[in-house]
Amino acid sequence: MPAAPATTADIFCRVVDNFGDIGVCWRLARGLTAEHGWHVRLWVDDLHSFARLAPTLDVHADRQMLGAIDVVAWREAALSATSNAHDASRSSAPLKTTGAKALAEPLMPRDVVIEAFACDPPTWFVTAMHAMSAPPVWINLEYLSAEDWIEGCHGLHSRRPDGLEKVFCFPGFTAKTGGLLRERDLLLARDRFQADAQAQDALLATCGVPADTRAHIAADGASVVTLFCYPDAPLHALFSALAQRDRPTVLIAPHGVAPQTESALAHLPPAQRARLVLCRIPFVPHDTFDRLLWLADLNVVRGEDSLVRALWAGRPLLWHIYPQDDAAHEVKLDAFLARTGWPDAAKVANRAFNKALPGDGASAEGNPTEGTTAEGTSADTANGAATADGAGTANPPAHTASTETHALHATDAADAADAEDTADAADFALLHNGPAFHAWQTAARRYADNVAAHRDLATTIADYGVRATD
Ligand code: TRH
Repeated sequence: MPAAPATTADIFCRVVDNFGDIGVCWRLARGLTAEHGWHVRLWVDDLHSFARLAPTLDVHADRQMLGAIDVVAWREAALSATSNAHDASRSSAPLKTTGAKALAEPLMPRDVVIEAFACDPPTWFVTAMHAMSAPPVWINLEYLSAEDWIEGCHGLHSRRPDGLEKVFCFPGFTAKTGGLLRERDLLLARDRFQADAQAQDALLATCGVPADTRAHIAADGASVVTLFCYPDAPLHALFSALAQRDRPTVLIAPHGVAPQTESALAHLPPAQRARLVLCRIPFVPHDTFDRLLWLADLNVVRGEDSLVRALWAGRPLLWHIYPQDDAAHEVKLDAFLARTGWPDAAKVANRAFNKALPGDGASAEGNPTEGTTAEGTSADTANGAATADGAGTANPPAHTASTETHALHATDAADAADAEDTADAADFALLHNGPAFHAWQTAARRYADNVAAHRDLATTIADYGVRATD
């Protein structure tokens, strides 16, 4: 019997700000390709952000193959001119391409369309979907949340006035959600890496950690803390607690991230300051980033993709959650903490790490390397009748993640650096209490294993594709 043709898919990604949107889409594209044999075309409107995660990307190419993935620079005007619903002959200038294979075909919709975070595929593309005798399965991939309500919304369908239908896929931590991105054998690879001191040292060397700092870790037993947070994190209080550990600490932070780090260190009493070594490293590709988290004793992460990767590390983590101006992030943080089974002191530390600066609402840096701020919205189209697998109707609640406005207030990095911490070192006391920290380590590992028992997100999505090609 001839093999069934591979499922083909379009993933649309609009970079609102930072790296989370493209981080999720890039991992999903790779997972569907490598583990489910899909042919994926990934549309991205900001190749510069993408290139930070995939350094071999040509930011000037309109189309290119990145490994097995067909990357399309999502520039509305150029693409609608070349592809306008079916008429490639209207193109006046050919798209610049890199890697000839599969790039000459017209950009017609495929079996499955994945719209990340309600980013709205181009109108001409939706028109082409509508014109197909069997329109693609259209999946709206939503933001991650640990809140209960997403279980009720995951898998809901929404019929548009033009008759096209979308299905809502909610990533989450339970069996009733879409799951989380987790590559096959990821935890096995993690376990091997965590048992291999040489591989860890080699990874640190790859990241540019100098030999004397690596020796501090390998020979002196310094613990490793990675820092990937927004600029208003209460780092002075955190560092003060870390300085009271019985082992010295090496802090590893990407250049430009948390610009208040140096100032927070400088304000420590000299005896505490001497316990901490800061190492700035370049932004590293995804696989290296994951391994860095695996080798650390504590990971400070932010956004949703780095949270998931820190979860899989099975190590204690502080989540500096992406702030929202209606404080919705506090609800999300609490919902996540409630699921973890972590010790109360770990929850206290996480909440303290997210206390807003005095007089400021939620504030955050837009781009960690440029110190800019952004105001982004991802307007949702999730309204309208939503039916749970066709039975009855329901509307996703108004606080569906993609309906929220991600308002970021302008924050001067220097202000953040000089601001008084709202948290206190006592909030992080479990970091220097051996038994308490050990309890957190055990619980972190257990929770990662619990969540990994559920189906992963790429498999959930691949199942929709199977239905599409049935
Ligand atoms: O960059 P973020 O702050 O993105 C945020 C969040 O996704 C948030 O939920 C979203 O609403 C907002 O953007 C618009 O944090 P996040 O999600 O952790 O994404 C960071 C990505 O960068 C992740 O894929 C890991 C990757 N990364 C690397 O690959 N190498 C690195 O060196 C670092 C520091 C990160």
